[in-house]
Amino acid sequence: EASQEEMTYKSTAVPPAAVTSVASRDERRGFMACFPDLVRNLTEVGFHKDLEEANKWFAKVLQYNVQGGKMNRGLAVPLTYKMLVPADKQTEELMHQAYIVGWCVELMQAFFLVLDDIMDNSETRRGKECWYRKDGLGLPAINDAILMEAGIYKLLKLHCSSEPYYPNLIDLFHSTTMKTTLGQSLDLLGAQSGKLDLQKYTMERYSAIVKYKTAHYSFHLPIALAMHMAGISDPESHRQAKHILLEMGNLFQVQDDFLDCFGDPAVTGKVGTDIQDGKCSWLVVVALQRASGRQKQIIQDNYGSSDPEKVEQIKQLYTDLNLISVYKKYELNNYELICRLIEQTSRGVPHKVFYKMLEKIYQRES
Ligand code: GPP
Ligand code: MG
Ligand code: MG
Ligand code: MG
Repeated sequence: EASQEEMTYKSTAVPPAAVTSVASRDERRGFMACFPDLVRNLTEVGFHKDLEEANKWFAKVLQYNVQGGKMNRGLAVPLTYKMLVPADKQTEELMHQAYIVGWCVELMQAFFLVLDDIMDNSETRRGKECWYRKDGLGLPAINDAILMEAGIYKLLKLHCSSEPYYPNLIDLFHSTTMKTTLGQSLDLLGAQSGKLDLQKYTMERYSAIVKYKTAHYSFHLPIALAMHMAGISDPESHRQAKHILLEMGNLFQVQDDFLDCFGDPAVTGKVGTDIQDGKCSWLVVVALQRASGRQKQIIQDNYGSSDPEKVEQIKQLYTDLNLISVYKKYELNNYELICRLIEQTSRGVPHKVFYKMLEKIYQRES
């Protein structure tokens, strides 16, 4: 039973009931059913039979790293595409293309995650050991990430190269990689070991990091891909959609930062590293906004160290500063803000596309 306090965090701005039934089990099944085709596309022995060993390895890489996630990003492509294209034009062939492009987004995600886990010195991902740690693999995991990135363009060429939107898709994947990598740079530059600079943990810097490292590839990319596939190319529709989606991406990364410290690893599938890594996390930014001089000193002395006692001091400080309840209020307020933004859009994309995405992340625990 929800306590009085929990009740106050429940939003009144609930999306229309019809929205909740859009993501059907059929969609998920159709999407999953494409995966073996895609693995075959990427790993069948080509012109050189000596590549067989590498191809077998690649199949293993794909199985381990592309499967096992929530698939929200990938599924968003066919789901959105379906909502944008009239039913009589949803041929099996076109839906198959939407599934493949969705899997390309999942490939991009897997490519980033394999590398991000190396850079963040993480241990687990999706409830399993991080790829670079599995059987002591180490740096060869970098090559596997490059393989998965290259896989995106091979699949696009194979399935979409005769479509008028093909150049738009390629361009979106390229520019999204650029933005994500720049965001990752900013994320890493604020957190070099032995150089804790509290001045860097501002909300402005935080917003820039998360917009680039997360929001573009996780929220803007899948919807923009589906819009191009559905023939929506007017700049105003894209501008309005992007504005909402980047705001959702910001909320998503705030949640990720919260769960890094306060989430249950059995549910999130990963053990947090942000405090140890000295990351510009939403939690440390808000903690610094609320901290007294003495509390700032605690952060200065303990943040960015893997010493478990120091990590515990930071967690205790977050609790003392009531960050759990600050977070819940922020999540609710942001949810309502995004609902208002959706209501204000007038062009191109029906509101239910955005509500569908929002509904998947609001109050998430994984
Ligand atoms: C999420 O940050 C951001 C990414 C996964 C983008 C990585 C970009 C590269 C160019 C490699 P995070 O470290 O908070 O994610 P998680 O908590 O899942 O490790
Ligand atoms: Mg990480
Ligand atoms: Mg990271
Ligand atoms: Mg994180």
